[in-house]
Amino acid sequence: MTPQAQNRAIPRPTRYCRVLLGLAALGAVAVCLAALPPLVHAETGIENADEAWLRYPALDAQTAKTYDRLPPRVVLLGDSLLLKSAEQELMRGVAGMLGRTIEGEVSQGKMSLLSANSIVLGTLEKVRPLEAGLSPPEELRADGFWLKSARIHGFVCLVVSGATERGVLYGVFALLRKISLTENIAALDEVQQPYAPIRWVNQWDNLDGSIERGYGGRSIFFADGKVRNDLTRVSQYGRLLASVGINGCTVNNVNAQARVLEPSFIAELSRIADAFRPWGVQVSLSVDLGSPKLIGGLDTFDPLDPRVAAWWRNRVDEIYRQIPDFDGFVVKADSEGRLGPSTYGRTHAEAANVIARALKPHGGLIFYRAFVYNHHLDWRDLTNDRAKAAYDNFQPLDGAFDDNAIVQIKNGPIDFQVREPVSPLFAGLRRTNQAIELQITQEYTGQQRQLCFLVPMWKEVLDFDMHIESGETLVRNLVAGRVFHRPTGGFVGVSNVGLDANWLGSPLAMANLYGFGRLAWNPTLSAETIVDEWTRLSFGSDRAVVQTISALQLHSWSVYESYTGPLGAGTLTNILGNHYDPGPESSERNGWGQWHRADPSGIGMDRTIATGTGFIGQYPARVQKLYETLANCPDNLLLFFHHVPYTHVLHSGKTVIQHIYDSHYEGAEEAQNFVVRWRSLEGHIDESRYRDILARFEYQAQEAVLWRDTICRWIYELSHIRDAKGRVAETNR
Ligand code: GCV
Repeated sequence: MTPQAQNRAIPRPTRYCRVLLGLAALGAVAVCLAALPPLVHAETGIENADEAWLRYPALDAQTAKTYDRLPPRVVLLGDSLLLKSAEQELMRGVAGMLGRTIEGEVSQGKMSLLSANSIVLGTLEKVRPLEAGLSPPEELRADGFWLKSARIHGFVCLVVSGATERGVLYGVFALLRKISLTENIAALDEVQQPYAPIRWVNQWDNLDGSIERGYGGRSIFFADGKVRNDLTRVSQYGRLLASVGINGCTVNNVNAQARVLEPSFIAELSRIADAFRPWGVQVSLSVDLGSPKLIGGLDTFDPLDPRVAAWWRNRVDEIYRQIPDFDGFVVKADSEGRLGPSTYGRTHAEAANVIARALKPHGGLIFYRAFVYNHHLDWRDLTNDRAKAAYDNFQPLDGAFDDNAIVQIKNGPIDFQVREPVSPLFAGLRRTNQAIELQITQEYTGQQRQLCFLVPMWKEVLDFDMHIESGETLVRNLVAGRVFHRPTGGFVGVSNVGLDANWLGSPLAMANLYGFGRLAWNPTLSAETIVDEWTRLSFGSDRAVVQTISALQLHSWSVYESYTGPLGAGTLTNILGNHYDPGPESSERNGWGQWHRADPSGIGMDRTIATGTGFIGQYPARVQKLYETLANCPDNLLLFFHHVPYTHVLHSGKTVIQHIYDSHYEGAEEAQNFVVRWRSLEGHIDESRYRDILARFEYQAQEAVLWRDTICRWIYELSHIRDAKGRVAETNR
């Protein structure tokens, strides 16, 4: 059965359930319950997949006892939707993990309600007057929160406070995470602040219910051209997003249909906003720059035409009448066939600003994507280079964008390949807001049918030092607006969850969604910390489970890279079709510009300043030095920057061709090993997830062999250089 079919199968009772049923018949339930390992019976399987990392399974009795002093009552300082979500989540989490009921009270500012030990939920403005000196150790920024153990009127209290109500909700999720991870919460005085104001996900959902590059089923938002009637999944998604601090969601494909701006559609969109609102997730739309002409009845969409400006103002005003907390727009223009300002000889800044000015009075934002390139490049011209496009198009416009416009930049200069250098545009914009776009949905990295935990890749990008002038200028600080003191900026993840019970299609792929959120909140967290948290929240704390799953996840990107695109050549996939199967020749001899330039004499794109396309010249001087010479260029990006003979010797001491053979064989072997390692967990986790994931690993093991044999055969036929270990010629000729 394919993993997809497996997903659709009706979940079987877990092994634990079946064991229980059998034992009940024997009348021996109590005896045998005690004999079961506690973590097995605490865990539920695929039937709870929609809860992802928010399952709140019961802690074992001894651990639960350490939380006995948690106040049995919650006092809510206000009655907003957000505070109610916070309260309900707290009750749900405590009931699940500690088996205790928390009583709720709403205070309309009457302190008399604080007449017992309580967990107090409220904004700082409401919390401060409760007791003299009750103040966080540092000022809270928007969405930041403070967890404080305090005596109020002599009662033992745990205060969860935020600058905003959304901060209070985030504080509750953080508190529950601490309990899930069995941390000590006896004497808390902890402030957490988001690294950047922008922490959004983009969904590439189409109105017909399909999702571009979505691998987790149909859209949770749309079906048959309309917003779905049942938005239960949207609300569940909002809960997941809020739990990791995501505050915005763009609900439709960047290849947008103009009609999303029609008044009838806006009314429907407001239902999605309603479903997200209790979780503090604000809605935004991808829009077509041609809308004033396509649906607006104008004969132009020229951004400098006053009629066009008026059209955008009216349309935006209409949206805010129906959705007062609407967040803004995302625009993909002059890219892959989309309309754009080039039609009228206008700049991207002029296009962005006409919309920014319509949004400004309402506090809305426009994200203008830097993914602009010509996909009809002449492949015969060796000076052409798609990688240069974003910088060439946007760097000259630095400073020309309004303050509520943000340039949204993909992490690398091509398109979410298994490995790319960071986009030089992060260093090129100093007077413009920017956000990094990361891809949670695994388009080029296994489509959730193969394991590829992307947090280690994202960490490399975010921790990369651009060395602008003399100081340290890490990408994470550039995008957060911290280096050049921009008013806004941050992190956007293309998530593409769907109706599939597992959201992304695979239970293990959910670590990427969790990891994106955690990094957007705090990019200084390590990949190890993130995966450890996620595994324990999703699968419990059995040591074998945590160690095995964490190790598999942490290793998976390098394994996937080793058999799909080593040495920075790009993912050697079918770029004209599914972006999944091996298809190295599809990159060449066409205008898409994902060239690896493999020919009988060598492989790689010469992007040097000295002899190549000059792309390296877009980086600051110290980064140029890193990439320009063969002596300095790291092996893992060699073929991105240099065209070399197959016999070129790497820093590792191997030739390029031997590295390619070896990495494919090693990668395929590692993928077989994933199956073995996963099998070691049988009985340690619920059976439904165990079986589901096993089927996925078995499938991946076969795919890795297919990749290995296809790429090794291809490169051997091109180079005519034999594998020193005799595998390729023997296996494939
Ligand atoms: C939504 C790549 C993907 C496209 C995607 C595009 C983009 O080219 O293959 O499906 O379009 O990126 O990011 O706009």
